[in-house]
Formats: sequence, structure tokens, C-alpha cells
Amino acid sequence: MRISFCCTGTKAQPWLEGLRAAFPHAEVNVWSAGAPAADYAVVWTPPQQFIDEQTQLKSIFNIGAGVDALMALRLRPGVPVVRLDDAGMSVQMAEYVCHAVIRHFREFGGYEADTAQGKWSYRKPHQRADFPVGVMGLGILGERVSRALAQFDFPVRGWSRSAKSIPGVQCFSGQAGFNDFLAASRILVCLLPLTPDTENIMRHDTLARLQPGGYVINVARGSHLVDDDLMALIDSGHLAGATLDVFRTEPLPAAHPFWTHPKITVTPHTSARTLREESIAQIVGKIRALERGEAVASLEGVVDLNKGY
Ligand code: NDP
Ligand code: OXD
Repeated sequence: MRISFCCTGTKAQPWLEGLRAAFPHAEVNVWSAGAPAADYAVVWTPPQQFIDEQTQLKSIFNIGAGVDALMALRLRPGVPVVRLDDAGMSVQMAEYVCHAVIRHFREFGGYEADTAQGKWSYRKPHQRADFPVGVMGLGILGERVSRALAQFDFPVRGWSRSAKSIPGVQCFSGQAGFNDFLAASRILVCLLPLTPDTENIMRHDTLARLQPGGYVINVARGSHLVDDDLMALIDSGHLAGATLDVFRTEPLPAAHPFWTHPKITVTPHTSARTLREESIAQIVGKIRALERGEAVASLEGVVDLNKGY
């Protein structure tokens, strides 16, 4: 068996060691142009040349949850793409989003600024009922995040393509439910995959439907958000601010106004990191299942190439 590793921006050696330890008889190598045909690929944002040259793949394993970079390539028909299925990401995402929501709701940023000046001052407590949180995307990450927010007694709304039922979450679905979902939300969390349907979904007309004093938390992809529209709505006072982990260009360019906007908090695409050991264990388990002759469809995390996620 041959496994080809083609992960842009990833330190390869520990991954190779983990995969080689699991498959001591396999050839596991970093891909380079002209490399021999592999049976399986482990990838993150590979170049088109990789897909074009690797013609014998039985399956492509993406070492992330989002497959938008792969979907932008010309993939070979019939080669399944398998994304990470949680692998330790959902708890990180729940931590990050709850932190951002609570930091905003409890005005901890304001307290930090006050105490930095030696000021001992109180702010009037807010009512949770006035801070409904809307989570766009109720998949592996969005569902976990919604449940975690509900544990803190926030009113939680959720929106997905297909109808869902999640305890403690008022669920909306499809285009027909979108405007009602937005109108029922004050804090908006984006956990959608990036697809042609969801690109630019947070733009002036949609964000304007949030309740006054709205707040945006984008932890999905930068291209879900129209940057200038967000800033215009913050500057007009309709939105109170934003916490952003993902950007159209990453790293966020030094001159981008998000860096210095007083109402925008920036983090460097770190809300839910790929955890190497969990991810290797998951991929190894799936390769073993395929090698035993189990059907690809029986694996968790197989991407629907028509839907794009
Ligand atoms: P899933 O595929 O499990 O869930 C996607 C959710 O989005 C589903 O509920 C789906 O609806 C919904 N959805 C998709 N398209 C639409 C649409 N057009 N309208 C309404 N709902 C839609 O993905 P994950 O939860 O695992 O991950 C979500 C995204 O988070 C990833 O694609 C990635 O971009 C991002 N991410 C970011 C990370 C970071 O560090 N910042 C880390 C990991 C992921 P349905 O259930 O009906 O299909
Ligand atoms: C992912 C990511 O999609 O880290 O997993 O963004």
C-alpha cells in the first residue's frame, strides 16, 4: 500500500511517523511531482497537479473539516473525499464560541480596559433573554456549539439546510427559514461550509436583519463575510462588533482595517485546530476499514461532492 501526504503549510514528519507506525508495510511519503501512484492521499489544500497526477487513489483524506479548497479543484470522478469527522475539533469550537459570546455579553473587554487603568467600576448586567444567539450550520461543529451555548441558558437559534431538532435550540431551515432565523438572533455565529450557496452570506442585507446591537462571530471561512459591509454596519451602530477567526486572505494582511478596529477582535484561524494524533487515528481507522473491504459509504465524514460539504 502507498500513502501520499500532500499538506500545504503542515510539518510533515510527525504525520509520516504516525502513519508509518500504523502501517509498517506501507510506503508513506510526502508527495512531489512525478511521484509513483498512491492508494490513499492525506491532503490539505493540495495543488491541482497532485490530483491530476495521482490517478489511482482509492480515497482522499482531508486533514480538516472544511473541504472548500478541494472543491475548488477538478477532482477525479469516483474518488471519495473524506473529511475529518470532529477529531477533537468540536470541543475546541464550543470553547471558542462560548468564550466570544460570554466575553461580549459580560463586557469583559470593557472590564479589561478599565482594570488596565486601575479603574474599579461596575457595568449594568444584561438580560440573557435579550441576547439570542443564532448558529448558522448545525453540523458536527454547529450542533456542539449550539448545545454548549444552551448550557449557559442563552436563547439559541440554529439554521441548517435540512430540518433539525436539537434540545434547547429553536431550529430553522432552508431559504424559507433564513430571514426568520436572522430576525430571531442578536449574536450570529457562522459555522457553515463554504459553498457557492453560502459565499458572502453575511453581507449588508442579511446582517441588517439581525436584532439591533447585533454581534458577528465568524469561525467558518473568510469568504462567508463581506468585510466592508460588516464594518459599515458596526460604524453605523447597528452592529456592536465582531470576533473573527477566519479571513478572505490568511494571514490577514497587515494593512487590513480589522486589525485595528476597536470593536473587532481578530484571532489567527485557531478556533478549532487539527489535532494530529486524533486525526491520524481517525484516518488510520478508515483506511483499515476500506482495506478490509468495507464500503466507503459506511465511513463517517464522506463528502457529498454534489453538495460540496
Ligand atoms: P458539517 O458539514 O458537519 O456541517 C455543515 C452544516 O451547514 C450542516 O448543518 C448543513 O446543513 C449546513 N449547511 C450547509 N449548506 C447550507 C446552506 N446552503 N444553507 C443552510 N445550511 C447549510 O461541517 P462542520 O460542522 O464539521 O464544519 C463547518 C465548517 O467549519 C467547515 O466547513 C469549515 O469551513 C469550518 N471550520 C473552521 C475551523 C476553524 O478553525 N476556524 C475548524 C474546522 C472547521 P445540513 O445538516 O442540513 O446538511
Ligand atoms: C478546518 C479548518 O476546516 O481548520 O478544519 O479550518
